[in-house]
Amino acid sequence: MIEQYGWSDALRLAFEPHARAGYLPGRIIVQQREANLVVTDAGNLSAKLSGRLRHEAREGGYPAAGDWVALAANAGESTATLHAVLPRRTAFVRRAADSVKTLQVLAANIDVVFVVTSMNADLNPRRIERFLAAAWQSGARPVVVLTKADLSEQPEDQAAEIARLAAGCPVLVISVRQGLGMDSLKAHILPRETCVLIGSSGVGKSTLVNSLLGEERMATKEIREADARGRHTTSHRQLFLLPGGGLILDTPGIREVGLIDADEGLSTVFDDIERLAENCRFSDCGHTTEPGCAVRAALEAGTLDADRWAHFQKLRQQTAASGLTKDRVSQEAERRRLAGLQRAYRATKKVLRDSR
Ligand SMILES: Nc1nc2c(ncn2[C@@H]2O[C@H](COP(=O)(O)OP(=O)(O)O)[C@@H](O)[C@H]2O)c(=O)[nH]1
Ligand SMILES: [Mg+2]
Ligand SMILES: [Zn+2]
Repeated sequence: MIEQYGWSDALRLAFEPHARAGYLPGRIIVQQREANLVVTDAGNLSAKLSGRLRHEAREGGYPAAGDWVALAANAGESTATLHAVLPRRTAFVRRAADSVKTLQVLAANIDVVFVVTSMNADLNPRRIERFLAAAWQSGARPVVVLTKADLSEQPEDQAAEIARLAAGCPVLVISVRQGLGMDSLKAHILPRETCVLIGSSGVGKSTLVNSLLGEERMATKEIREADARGRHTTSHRQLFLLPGGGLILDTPGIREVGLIDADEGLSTVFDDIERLAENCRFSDCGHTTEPGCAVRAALEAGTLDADRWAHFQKLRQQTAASGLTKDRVSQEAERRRLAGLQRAYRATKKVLRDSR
């Protein structure tokens, strides 16, 4: 059952110590402060964080939708205690709404980020670039989705303009109203892969999810206005299993100020590696041949997964090459940053192609 949600041999290996401790594996499909909804082979469980995890979460952030976790189920009930979170492969991170400092994982272990924007008068290339930059930091493949094509006079021209700045990312043109382009979207949602929709409020994300599900599960604006009760719609973010076998997560509208830079994103996804590197004997350790290197020791001991380390290094190099830094002072720096990003997209595409 959890295989449908992407459970794999690599995850089974990472989970081994938790299995030995008697814990059950599961994936968070709805994240809530108090209790997360988790799919497991024993059904859906409502799981509260253990005291230790709750304590850690105050600093390191809360487990998120898409996270793989270790649980202790409470006998005879559909509740459980959540004891550990497995290292994340990728994650989409934003700044918390109430703070510039706090980062919040919106979706973990994702394969595709759909950057959704609507083709109405509000179509804004600059904003798409910002969203693409944030999508790229997640480590997943970005795909641009232009919605409401029925509202555009020249959808193909607009799409071509966006394709130029998207530097090789696929650009899809869709109208749910006209039933146009849904197949191109479905083609990017592979069985057992996890996709997340990001974009401003009102661009049509929830409408896309409902259309993919074939039923109205997510509340959209219209529905909220016309019919506030009686429907089993939800406004919380849920990871849905689609009829085609892929997984999709809707997000609330993200404002541009909530978008983060690539290096911040990497630190959030790979905080365990960064913590590990703090134990190297030399503070400028290159983790190659230096004595007392904690990273290499962990690789040899098998406590740090070699693929994960390689993925982290690759992303860090690309981030450095793209010139993404925390203090973007001048417009010139910003332009260089975006140019670097486009190079990084091409590099990512090549990496993905080569790894197929
Ligand atoms: N014209 C048109 N409107 C759409 C389309 N898709 C969604 N909408 C409308 O856009 C509004 C916002 O949609 P919603 O899915 O709630 O946006 P979200 O905030 O991104 O989840 C609703 O009134 C939808 O009916 C489309 O293809 N064409
Ligand atoms: Mg919505
Ligand atoms: Zn080292």
